Amino acid sequence: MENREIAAVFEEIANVIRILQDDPKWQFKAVAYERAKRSIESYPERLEDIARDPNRKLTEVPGVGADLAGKIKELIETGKCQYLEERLQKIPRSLLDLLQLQSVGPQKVRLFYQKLNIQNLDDLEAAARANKLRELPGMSAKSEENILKALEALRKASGRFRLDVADKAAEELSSHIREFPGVEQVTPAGSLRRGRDTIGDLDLLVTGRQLEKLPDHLLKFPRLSQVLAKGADKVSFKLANSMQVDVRILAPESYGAALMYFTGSKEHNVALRERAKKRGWKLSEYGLYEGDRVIAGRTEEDVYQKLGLPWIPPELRENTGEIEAAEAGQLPALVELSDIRGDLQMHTSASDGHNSVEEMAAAAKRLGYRYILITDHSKAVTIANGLDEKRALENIARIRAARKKVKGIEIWAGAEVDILGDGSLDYPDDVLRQFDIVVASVHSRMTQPGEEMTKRLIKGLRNPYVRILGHPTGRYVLRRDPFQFDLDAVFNEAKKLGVILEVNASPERLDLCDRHVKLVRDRGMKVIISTDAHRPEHLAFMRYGVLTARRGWMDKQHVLNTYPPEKLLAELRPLPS
Ligand code: DGT
Ligand code: CA
Ligand code: CA
Ligand code: ZN
Repeated sequence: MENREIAAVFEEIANVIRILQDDPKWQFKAVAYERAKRSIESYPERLEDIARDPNRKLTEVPGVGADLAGKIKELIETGKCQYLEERLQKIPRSLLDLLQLQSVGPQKVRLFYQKLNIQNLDDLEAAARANKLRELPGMSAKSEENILKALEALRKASGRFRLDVADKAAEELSSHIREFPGVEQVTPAGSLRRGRDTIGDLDLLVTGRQLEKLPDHLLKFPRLSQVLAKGADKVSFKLANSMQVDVRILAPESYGAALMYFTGSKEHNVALRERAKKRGWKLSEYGLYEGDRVIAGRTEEDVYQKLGLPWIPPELRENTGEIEAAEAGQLPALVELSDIRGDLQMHTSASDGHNSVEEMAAAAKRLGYRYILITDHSKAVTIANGLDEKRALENIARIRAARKKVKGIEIWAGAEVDILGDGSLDYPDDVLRQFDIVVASVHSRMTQPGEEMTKRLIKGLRNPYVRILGHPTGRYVLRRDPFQFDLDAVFNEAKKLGVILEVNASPERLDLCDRHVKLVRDRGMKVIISTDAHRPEHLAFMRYGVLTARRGWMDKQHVLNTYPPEKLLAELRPLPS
């Protein structure tokens, strides 16, 4: 064990002591651990070596007395510290994540936990957004704002970006590049083209004529912050949000091979190169070669065809069976955005949306949809202005009135009803019965132990009015892991009952994620892709949901909102008579 690791444990102990303050000598103890931490960090020898030397004592390290020496020994021998483990039993572990934020120390963490029951970064963000932090002693509107900024900075530091953030940057850059005369094609490659939920860096490919001066033009992009490399055919730079961009300028003869190479994934590429090698050829970003002669390269189709394969959609290129399926002629006919005929989760100004039913319906009509389901929140989600029974019934009346008024689209009255901590629903059955379609979701007590969460979800599904399970795993991209629960048990129960699992298309969620979609598909189950829109513009998130479903190998027969309205309704779990 390195000194730095031991120091980190001591720092954690000091923090936990300061958060708990349940020891009469807590201040004294915290200071002792902090002092030891600093001295261990800068100690010129490894403490582990000293501990193993029978002629030396750890107490020679300044700030380390007999008690701390014992803890260091324990750490070196067992990798653990019993004292810390015991202390950690008293608080949620996720509480310590708050300490990563600039301007948040243990005192503030204690305050947030005690006064507002804030247990993790998401709770903190919700409280800051609801302006609840400013009311606490020593806090202000300004410090609340600083916390939101720090949260954003922390998320960026993970080094990856959400799909929509990368997508938007790619669009802005592409239109900048297209301004340059002679540019013919600009295509995003890499993980963005494969539709992954997060993107490490942005890869853009450009073809055209006389592009010698394109690198200069590229560097004039307004939101560029730092140039990393500038050559005739490759330019790399960072954007103001610290996203790295790699632009490659290509010759049209090798465009297909380059697109394939830079789309990846690396694993898919490696498998294809092997395949080429077996045929005595060589595959690179410049083309497929027999000796020095190029035998394919202008288009992706050419290259795949020469390798004896049909073109493989980028979303499948992860070397997880797509090459074998292609070889056997068993690639799925993946669902497409243009197959989508409706959207079954959206909020209006009745709860936390921003627009009326009519405005959402008009936007859906512009997309050519045939139906929408309005799903405002139920009362448990006070932070989202959830509706109590009375307001829910009023909302149904409002939706039915809009339905009469707006022609050319079905407007169904639904709700996103909370599955409460004990698995019961947030409305009684006689209210649930009034909706056309009920979506049920979890928005509270998300850190329940796995067994409880599994029981809770299954109990929720068993309510006979529940027809769709919204954002089934509760994850937030780059921010929150899925709830702990038995995925198999819940998926199996949903299948048995005929409850449809949602692929939430909001780029913050993408839940089910690609892997989970694949699990559902492998069970022969169907899904619904919904945007969870809170504004008309959000209906465009459908594209991200479709990408995620495609990454999960979904064809359109297994995506219910590709069906016409009557057929969709017939496929949903029958309502109790
Ligand atoms: P990212 O950026 O982490 O989200 O993921 P990618 O897939 O965009 O990876 P990136 O940007 O490092 O590289 C873009 C593509 O270039 C990658 O998908 C495949 C190809 N590529 C990059 N490095 C290698 C390599 O060492 N070998 C092979 N075969 N392909 C590579
Ligand atoms: Ca990339
Ligand atoms: Ca790259
Ligand atoms: Zn929700």
